[in-house]
Amino acid sequence: MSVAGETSTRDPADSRVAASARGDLARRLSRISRATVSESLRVLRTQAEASARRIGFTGPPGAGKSTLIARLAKARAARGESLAIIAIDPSSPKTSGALLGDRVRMDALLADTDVYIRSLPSGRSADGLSDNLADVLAAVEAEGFAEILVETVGVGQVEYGARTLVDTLVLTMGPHSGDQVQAMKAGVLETADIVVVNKADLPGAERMAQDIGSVLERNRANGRRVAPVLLAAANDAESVERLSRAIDEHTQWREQHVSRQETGEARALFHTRSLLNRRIGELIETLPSNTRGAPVADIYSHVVRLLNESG
Ligand SMILES: Nc1nc2c(ncn2[C@@H]2O[C@H](COP(=O)(O)OP(=O)(O)OP(=O)(O)O)[C@@H](O)[C@H]2O)c(=O)[nH]1
Ligand SMILES: [Mg+2]
Repeated sequence: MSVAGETSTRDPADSRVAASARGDLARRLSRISRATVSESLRVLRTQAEASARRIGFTGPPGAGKSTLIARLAKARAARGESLAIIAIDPSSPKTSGALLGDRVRMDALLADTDVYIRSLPSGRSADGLSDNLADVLAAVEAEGFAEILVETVGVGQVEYGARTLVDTLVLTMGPHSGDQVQAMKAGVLETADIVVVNKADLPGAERMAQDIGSVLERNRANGRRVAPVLLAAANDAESVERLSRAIDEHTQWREQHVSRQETGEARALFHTRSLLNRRIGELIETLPSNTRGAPVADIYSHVVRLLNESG
């Protein structure tokens, strides 16, 4: 499998070319999401650097993330910017039905737009992100999209990885996630730039938004930015517009408070760590069976030696 040296052919000015270029991008992303570390490195070395606004959406399963993202993408695409949606789906075979349902719903909502949608499996990654998400986002960015919306699964560790890879992190909760708010005391809520209490057409949403708002007030006491808490519902277009404005406001806030250099350095370190984690995983899988019973310190030295040899 060779993924090196492939160049972008996307040309938004010509819809026929753009359609075939999107086919190319889809194939390239499939390869990148399954690539070995050495293949990923080859792509990275040949890829043009680019930057897109990256907006991440995270939150419990079924909170309505995909529906909200599709509606938001439709509203933002109407401004004439090129948008891509990358949805990270849990790899478990049990959820493959949900995965397809997600795509069908999003495709239907975005049928008459130019928004690019791609679902990727989360792989073995323990944090709910795709193992190769950093590579995938770099490839989508190199394609020249102005904005990338990323959907990730779950609540917990995922926020910390997503936090580094996106500019704006939107935490989406359903109106009945009260116990999850309790479970989030360890700081997950505070990592969000915007909190959305979704399905606000159902009872309990306003109460939930108030509860979250009072938890987030702790940030003010610590001299940090307090994330806005918004109510949203799929059938309420005005609520989607409010979210869109909140994202723009956060983009402006970030331009004033977080330097591009700081962001670039944090992403480069995250990317390096994810490549190293994957590489160590690859090497551990190739260990001969007689090594496996050895003392941990010996296996460790062996893997470090292999890492050096393959570096
Ligand atoms: N009542 C109500 N239902 C909604 C709303 N938005 C989405 N839903 C429904 O909630 C269910 C889950 O929606 P999704 O958009 O797939 O949620 P998700 O968070 O992407 O789900 P996963 O990707 O599986 O975690 C679907 O049956 C939607 O039709 C809403 O605003 N109100
Ligand atoms: Mg979804």
